[in-house]
Amino acid sequence: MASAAKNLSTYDESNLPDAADFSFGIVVADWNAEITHALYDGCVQTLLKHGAREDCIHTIQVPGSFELPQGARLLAGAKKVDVLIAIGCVIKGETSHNEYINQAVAQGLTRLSLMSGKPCVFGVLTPNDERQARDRAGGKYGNKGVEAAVTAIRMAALARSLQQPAARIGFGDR
Ligand code: RBF
Repeated sequence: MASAAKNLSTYDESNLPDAADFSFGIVVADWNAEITHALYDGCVQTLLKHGAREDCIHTIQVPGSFELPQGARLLAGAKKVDVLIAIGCVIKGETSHNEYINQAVAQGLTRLSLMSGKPCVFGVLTPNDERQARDRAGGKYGNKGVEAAVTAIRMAALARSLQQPAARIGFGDR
């Protein structure tokens, strides 16, 4: 999934946890591939930059964004991952298909996240047109894949910290 993605997104790196401790599951929708693969590149580059091991980044591709929740569920069942990242791009067209897809994806990922207890990062662009998409996939508004990676690292660390025995509800001191 090579692309000419640029990493222009800025974030506070000073307190970002080391990603070396975590395993990542990434699901990429191939619809609008020029955009989603650029998001993916930005995401992976950022995970690696912050210490993630290549063999701890598990990637699968699904046909379109509608399939992201199912893909994420299948990936979570097949690989031991600390956090899931869903990457897609649903461009608004003449009809209302985008509303149905966006709702389904957002609700599907939310349900998966809450039911499984596994953080699930929403890396789906919902632009009005291709220009808006390009602006956010390595263009003038940065690369939202980078931001998805940063969120994933933070959520993986948060989940890990609360999984410590003393932090579990009902056990030990709180
Ligand atoms: N998938 C996307 O990820 N982005 C899109 O912009 C997108 N547009 C679609 C437009 C129409 C009219 C249809 C029917 C599907 C579209 N899909 C899109 C694909 C969708 O996410 C899914 O893969 C298919 O509907 C098969 O379940």
